[in-house]
Amino acid sequence: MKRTLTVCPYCGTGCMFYLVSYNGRLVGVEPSSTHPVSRGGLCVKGWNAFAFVHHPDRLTTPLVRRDGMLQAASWDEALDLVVDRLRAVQKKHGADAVMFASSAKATNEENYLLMKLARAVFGTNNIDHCARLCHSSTVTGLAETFGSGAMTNSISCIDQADVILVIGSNTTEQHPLIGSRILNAVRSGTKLIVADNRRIRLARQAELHLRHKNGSDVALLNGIMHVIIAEGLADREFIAARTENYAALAESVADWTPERGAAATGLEAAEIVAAARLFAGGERGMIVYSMGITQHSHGVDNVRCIAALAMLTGNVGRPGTGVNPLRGQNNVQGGCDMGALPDLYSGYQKLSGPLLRDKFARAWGVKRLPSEPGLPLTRAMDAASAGHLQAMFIMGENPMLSDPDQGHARKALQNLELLVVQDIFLTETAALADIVLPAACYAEKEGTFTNTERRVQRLRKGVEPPGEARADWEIISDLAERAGYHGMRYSGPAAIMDEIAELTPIYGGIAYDRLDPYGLQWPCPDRSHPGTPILHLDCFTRGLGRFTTVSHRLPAELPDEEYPYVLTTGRSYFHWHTGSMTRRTHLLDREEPRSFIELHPDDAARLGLRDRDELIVSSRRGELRTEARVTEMVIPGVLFMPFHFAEGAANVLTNNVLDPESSIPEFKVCAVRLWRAP
Ligand SMILES: Nc1nc2c(c(=O)[nH]1)N[C@H]1C(S)=C(S)[C@@H](COP(=O)(O)OP(=O)(O)OC[C@H]3O[C@@H](n4cnc5c(=O)[nH]c(N)nc54)[C@H](O)[C@@H]3O)O[C@H]1N2
Ligand SMILES: Nc1nc2c(c(=O)[nH]1)N[C@H]1C(S)=C(S)[C@@H](COP(=O)(O)OP(=O)(O)OC[C@H]3O[C@@H](n4cnc5c(=O)[nH]c(N)nc54)[C@H](O)[C@@H]3O)O[C@H]1N2
Ligand code: SF4
Ligand SMILES: [Mo]
Repeated sequence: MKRTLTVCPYCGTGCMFYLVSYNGRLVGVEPSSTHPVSRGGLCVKGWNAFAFVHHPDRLTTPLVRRDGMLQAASWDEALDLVVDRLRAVQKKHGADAVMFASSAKATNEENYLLMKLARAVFGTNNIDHCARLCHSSTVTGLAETFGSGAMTNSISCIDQADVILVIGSNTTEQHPLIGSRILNAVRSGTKLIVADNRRIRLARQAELHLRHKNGSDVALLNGIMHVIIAEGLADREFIAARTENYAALAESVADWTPERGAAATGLEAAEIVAAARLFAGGERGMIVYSMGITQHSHGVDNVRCIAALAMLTGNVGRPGTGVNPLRGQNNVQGGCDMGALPDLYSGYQKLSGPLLRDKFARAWGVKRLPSEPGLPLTRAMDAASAGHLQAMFIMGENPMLSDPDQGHARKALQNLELLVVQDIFLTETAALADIVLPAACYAEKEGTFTNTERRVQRLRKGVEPPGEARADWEIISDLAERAGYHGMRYSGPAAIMDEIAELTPIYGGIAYDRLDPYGLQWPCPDRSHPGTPILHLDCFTRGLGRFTTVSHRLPAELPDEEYPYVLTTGRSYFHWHTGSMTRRTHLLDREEPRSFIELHPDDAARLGLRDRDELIVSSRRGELRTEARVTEMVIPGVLFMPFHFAEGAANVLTNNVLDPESSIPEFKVCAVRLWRAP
C-alpha cells in the first residue's frame, strides 16, 4: 500500500487526506489527523474522492471532430489543430474573438499558465472562470469596502466567536467540515443566527432562524443596522478609528425601521430587533455567507451590507470575527488569486496599471500586453449567443449544465466557430466540442490548491493518468510552444510557483519547500513570512474600511399569476455541481440518484401532489420533468432544486439576468409554475 498526502478535490474547505493505492490503483483515502481543518475528519465526498479516478468513462486520448463525430486523434494532431484554428479565428475576427475559461478544479499553476497563455501568447484579456458564477459579487464588494475580496479570518476562528451569523450558506452540506465546526461551537455556547428560509441543518441549532423572502437580504441587513444604531449598539471607537463614510450609512439606514424591514422581508419586526441585539451583543461576532448572498442581480449590494454590518459592530481584524465568504470549489480562491479574471493579473494586480503591464510583459518576454479588460464569462456567453464571439477554450468547466438558462448556453456554444474543451470526462459541454483534450485529475498530478481561508496547499501525484491523459499544465505549455512562444518551459509545477511568487506580492513567500505539511496562508510576502491567518488587523488593505450605502432592489423576476412560485436553486450534500465526478461515484449516486424539487406540504396539497410524484416545472425559459420532494425544508410559495442532474436540469429554468457590477447571474430567484406530470 502506498499513501500519498494530498488535498480533497471537492470543496473550498480544503481538507487534506492520504490517497491509498495498491499496484498503481487507488483503493481508498485516509484522513489526516493533524491537518488544521480536517483534523481527522472528512465528509462523504472526501471519503469517496478516489472512486471516480479510475472510472471507465475517463477520457484517455484527444478527440477531434471529423464528419460530425468526435474521433480519437494523436496529441500532435489535436494540439496543432487547436493552435491553427485559434489563430485562424483571430486572424479573421481579431484577438478578442477568443475566450479562455479557466478552472477552479485545476491547480494554481495551471490557472496561472492559462491566463499567461491568453494574455502573452494569444494577446487577449478574455479569461475568466466559474468564480464569475459564484463569488464575483464578493470580489467586487469586498475590494471596494475592505480592499481585499477574500475571507478575512480563518476557519479555526469559529471556535472563538461569541455569535455567528450564517446567511445564505448551507454550511453543513456544502462545507461540511466548517459546518460541523460551527455546530461544535454552538455546543460550547456560541450563539447562532441563521438567515435562510430553508430549514437547513444549522437552523435547527440556531437561537434565531430568520426565514426571510428570497432576495430581501438588503432589507434585512439595513433593518438590523438601523436597530444597532438606534439602540446605541454600534462600535463607535472602531468606526472612528478604522472607517470612513459612516455618516452616509447612518443616514441611509435611518428610515429602515424594523417595521419597514419586516414589510420588505416577510419577517416580524421583533425578529429583526432580536437579530440586531444578538449579533451586536457578542464581543466577537462572525459573519459566514455564501451563494444565498452573492447569486442575485443585487449580489454586490448584499456584500456591501455584510461588510457594513461587520464594521458597524467592530467585528473585523480580531480572532473570532470577520466577514467570511465561503469559497466553493477546491481552488476557486486560487483561480482568482492567479488572475484568471478579465481585469486582473495574479494577486489582484490591475491590468489598467501601465507599470504592472510592463512588469508582466518584461517577465513574460513579450513586447506588449493587451490593456483593455476582457469579457466576464457570463458576458462572453451572451456575446457568443449574439454571434460576437467566435471561439472558446474551456478548461475544466461544464457550462451546458452550470450556466443560467440552458437554451441560451446551448445556443452560445453551438454558435461558436471553434469550441475546445479540456476535461477529465466527456461532459455535456465536451460533447459539443470540435476538439477535446484529456486531462489528468487531481490524484495524477502535482500542484497547489488555495482553500477558502487562503491556505496554499500541495497536492501530490498518487497514480498515473489513464491512457494518454496529461496534466493541464503540460498541455498548456505544449500549446504555447506550438504557438511559437518559448516562455513556458518549466521543469514542473514547483518552477511555475517560483515564477508566480516573483510576480505576485501576496504569494511572494510561497515556495514548495515551505508548504509541508499543511501550507501557508497568504498574504505571505517573502520567504521568512509565516503567513497571515487574519486580514485587516490594524488597518484595512485599502487603508480605512469604507461604508457604502445601498438601496433595496427586488429580484429581476418575481412570481405573478402566470408563474406563481419562486424557484431557488443550489446543491445537495452528495453531489457536486454538474455531477461529472459524483454521479460517477457509486456510493454518492446511490444516495441521490435523480433530479428532484422541494416543495412545501401546503403547496403540494394545493397542487394535488404527493411525495415522489412526477411533475412538470416550467419557467419563461423552458420546462422539465422531475420528482416532488414534499418537505418543510422550504416555506410555502418557494421551491428549491439542485442543479446536478443532466436529466431534469435546473438551469433549463433559471434566469440569465446579471448583476450590473459583478456580472453574476441571478441563480437564486426566478418565477415558475408546476403541475402533476400527465
Ligand atoms: N455537496 C456539495 N458541496 C458543495 C458544492 C456542491 O456542488 N455540492 N459546491 C461548492 C460551491 S462551488 C459553492 S459556491 C458552495 C455553495 O454553498 P452554499 O451557498 O452553501 O450552497 P447553495 O445550495 O447554493 O445555497 C445556500 C443557501 O442559500 C439559500 N438562499 C437562497 N436564496 C437566498 C436569499 O435570497 N437569501 C439568503 N440569505 N439565502 C438564500 C438557500 O436556501 C440555500 O440553503 O458549495 C460548495 N460545496
Ligand atoms: N442553477 C444554478 N447554477 C449554478 C449554481 C447555482 O447555485 N445554481 N452555482 C454556480 C456555481 S457557484 C459554480 S462554482 C458553478 C460550477 O460550474 P462548473 O465549474 O461548470 O461545474 P463543475 O461540475 O464543477 O465543472 C468542473 C469540470 O471540471 C472537470 N475537472 C475535474 N478535475 C479536472 C482537472 O483536473 N482538469 C480539468 N481540465 N478538468 C477537471 C470536471 O469533470 C467538470 O466537468 O455552477 C454555477 N451554476
Ligand atoms: S468538507 Fe470539503 S474538502 Fe473536506 S472532505 Fe468534504 S468536500 Fe472535501
Ligand atoms: Mo461556486
